[in-house]
Order: sequence, then structure tokens, then C-alpha cells
Amino acid sequence: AANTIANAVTYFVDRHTEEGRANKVAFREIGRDRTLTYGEMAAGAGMVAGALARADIRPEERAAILVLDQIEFPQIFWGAIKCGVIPVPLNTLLAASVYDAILRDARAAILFVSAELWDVTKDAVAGNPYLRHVVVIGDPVDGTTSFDDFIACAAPRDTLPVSPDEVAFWLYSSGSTGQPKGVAHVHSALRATSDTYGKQVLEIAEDDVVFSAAKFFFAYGLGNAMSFPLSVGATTLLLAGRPTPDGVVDILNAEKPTVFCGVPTLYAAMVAHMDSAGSLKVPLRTCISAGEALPEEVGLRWEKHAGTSILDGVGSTEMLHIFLSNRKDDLVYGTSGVAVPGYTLRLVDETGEDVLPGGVGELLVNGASAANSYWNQRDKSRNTFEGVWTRTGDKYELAEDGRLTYCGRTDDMFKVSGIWLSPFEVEGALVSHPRVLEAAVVAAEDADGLEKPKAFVVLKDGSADDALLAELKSHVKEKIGKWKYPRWIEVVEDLPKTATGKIQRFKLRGEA
Ligand code: 3SK
Repeated sequence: AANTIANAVTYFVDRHTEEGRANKVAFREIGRDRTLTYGEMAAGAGMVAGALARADIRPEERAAILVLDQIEFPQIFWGAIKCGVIPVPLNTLLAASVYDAILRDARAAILFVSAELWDVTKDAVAGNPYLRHVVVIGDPVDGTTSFDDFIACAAPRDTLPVSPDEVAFWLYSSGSTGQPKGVAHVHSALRATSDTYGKQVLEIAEDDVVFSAAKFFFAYGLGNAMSFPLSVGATTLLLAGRPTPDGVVDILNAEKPTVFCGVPTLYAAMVAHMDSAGSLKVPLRTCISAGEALPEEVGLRWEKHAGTSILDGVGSTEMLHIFLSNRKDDLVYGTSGVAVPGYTLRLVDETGEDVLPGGVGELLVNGASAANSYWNQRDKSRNTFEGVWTRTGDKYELAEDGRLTYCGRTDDMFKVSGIWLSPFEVEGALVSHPRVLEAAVVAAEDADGLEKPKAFVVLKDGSADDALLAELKSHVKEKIGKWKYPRWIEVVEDLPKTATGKIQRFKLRGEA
């Protein structure tokens, strides 16, 4: 019995019917008029679990989920966990070659894919030696099954008894070399983030209606829109499409969520939109931000338009959600705040010694939501998960009052719209263009003080005109993903390098 309770499905899905929420709406799709009640979610997860067993997908095999934020997502995610199959939600904005790499790395046995994403996946599917089933949400194509057919007449399954330490799901995170890493999370991790950040900082409650611009595939979105609302029986609004600044303002005004979860780039663009289009017409209980540091100016301008502060916090895919945050009654814009209850933080210098107030060091975090390891990446796992401590690779300054302020990365990685970006990956895409000889990419600040990729390229021959620069941007978008393209491209004669030929990115960042 103890094992059954440890399956995350027991807490997040199964118990709601007994607690009288069978008819309460758990998810409502914006603009599509489809809802999923708590009872329907439990039944749907049972059917998915039954259908997976019928398709001979066994516990511990991986089910890739390349699905937009729509009501099938929670049914597939929980249905897989229910029967011990490992769901692997995938970023819906990646390029075909990255899907190919991830599906192979995960050795996914089954892929659930939204019909809208089939075009970008079909080549990866065609050449994949491990996939045994492809289920399309929407109209199926040759060789695939529709979601409705997949679950039709499936005998619902009971929740599989598991240990709390058993791996429940993976999320992919891009590594410093651009090679995606599968981050393995255990059953108890979702509950750990809900009991800490969800209940004690966000203060999620049953009557909340949550709208997260961050999607399910992102650890931040998975907590905001899935585990936190389900931990208390609240309702989540789902947007399948892209959250544009004007679109999100309209959604907040029309749908009246009580909780809004955004990222700094979106908050900055929404503030700019509201400067001309007018402030929010409805009150929000709480707004949160993560993914990258929120500039103070954006927080203050948001307050003027929304009447609510933004709780800026820091999390990671490895820690599953936010472990360092501002709080409603203790908020200083420009800082990341203090440890979330339930987490312990340390700042260490290069020798591993604790940093004193006033100093800068790498942030280490200890908490129950930490991932187990990276799939099949032993060195990276050993360097990141050191006993109870998880290394973040982020540098912070510790103030006398205990607050932490972000100072940059210990490596060259940076975040764009809240998602890690590896300069190596963008450089690789640039040099795959026939006119580019060499490239180096660094983070540069846009007008809102938010980081975006800037490229320095050496051309093979000739000079650059606007048409070539636009072509290079499109080339990167097509090769590796829409948000990764360099916002600025400077053509240079050569790149600064060490004696051993390593690019000195710090020089391009203007640090020396
Ligand atoms: O980047 C973050 O701050 C974050 C927050 C919550 C969950 C996941 C991530 C990466």
C-alpha cells in the first residue's frame, strides 16, 4: 500500500474523485472551448495506461510527448506515470535534427505528437530504430494512430505501486555543448515542489485559476500549470499557441485568471504593449517570473499596469522548480530573493569554500526535488549532483541581509526567454551556412536589459549585406529552433582565440 501511495498519480490525479472534485474543471483550453474535468482526467489517464499496456509499452520504457498545451497532454503524462512508463515532454519549438537526436537518446518506444507538429517530426520518426508506435493528436497520417483510436476501448489500468525513489518522468535540458541532456525525476519530486514553492511561496489555493505562458514541456510550466494547480484542485487555462504580448493581455482581461506565470521577456513586451494599449482591466492575485533575472524596471512598470508585484524566482530543470525566490511580503526587485522554504543554499568559491556576505560564488542547492542524474551522461551527472548538493553553474552575490543577486554563469551558457541556450549550438548552426567560416556567440542585452544571442561571424569571402544577415538568422532558426537565432550579427575579420585555438568569448562580451 505504501508503494501505491508513492506513485505521483495517486496524489495529483486519483484522490480528487474521492474528495468530490470529479466534476470540477481541471483544464480549460483558451479559444477552443474544450475542458477536462478532474474526473475526465482520471478516466483519461486510466485509458492511456491501458492503451500503453495493450500496445506492449512496458514500465521504464520512454514515451516522448511532443504535444501542445491541450487537454490530451495531462491525460498522456499521467497515464504514462500511472503504469510506470516514463513520459518525456519535449520542447515544441525545436528543429527536426534535435528531435532526431532526442528520440534516439531517449530510445523512446512511443511518440505522442500534436498534428500541428508532425511536419517537423516526420523525418526523425522515419529514420528512428526504436519507435514502435506514433500517436497523433488530431488527424492521423500514414503509419500513425489517432489519439482517439489509441485509447478506444482500452481497459483502464489501476495505478502501479512504485517506490517514491523510482524515476517518474524526464525533461530534456540543453547542455553546455548543445547536446541535450535527459534529466530524470523521481515520483516524489513533483510533490516536493508543490509542498514547498507551490504552497508556501505561490500560495496556490483551490479557488485559483492559473495561466502560465510557460508551456508544460518546460519544468517551470509543468509546475505552474500542472502539478501546483492539481495539488490543490485548482483550474488551469491552456493556450496551445504562442503567447504573444497583446494576446496574453487579452487573455488576462477576458479569462480573469488569479495567477499569472510569465518570463521576463514576455513581461517586458506586455508592459510595452500596455503603455499604448492600456493597463490590465482585472486584478491578478499573484504574478511570478523565472527563467532569467527580471530587470527591476520591468517589475516596477508591470506593477503600474497590473496593480500586482511580480515574484521573481530562480529554478532549474535539475531542481524541477523554483528554489530561490522573492516573496510577497519580502520583495526586492533586481535580486532573486532568498531560499524557498524546504531548500538550503550555499555559495562556494573555486576552492569549494563557503562565500561570506559581500562575496560572489557558485550557487549550490539542496532540496527533495533534485533530479537523480542525467540519462547516460555519467561525467555530467557526477559534476552536477554532488551528494545532497546540486551545482547550478550560476554565480550569485550574497548580500549582508542574505538576499542573492544574479551575476552570470560559470560557463558561457545563457538563457533566452527563460530557456538555456548554448553558444556552441548557435555557432554550429551558423558555420553550417555555406558563406560562414567561423562564428562565436555571446549574450548581449536588448533594450529591456534581457539577454539575447549576438553573433560574430567571419565570412569565407565577400562582404555582408542585409539580405545575407537575414538569411543567416533564418538559417539558424530552421536548423536549431525558432528562439535561438542571433538578434545581432557582426561581421569580423577574425575571432579572438587562445594559443590553443579556443574562442575567447569574454573578449567578445567586452569583459577584457
Ligand atoms: O529557469 C528557471 O528559473 C526555472 C524555474 C523553474 C523551473 C525550471 C526552471 C529552468
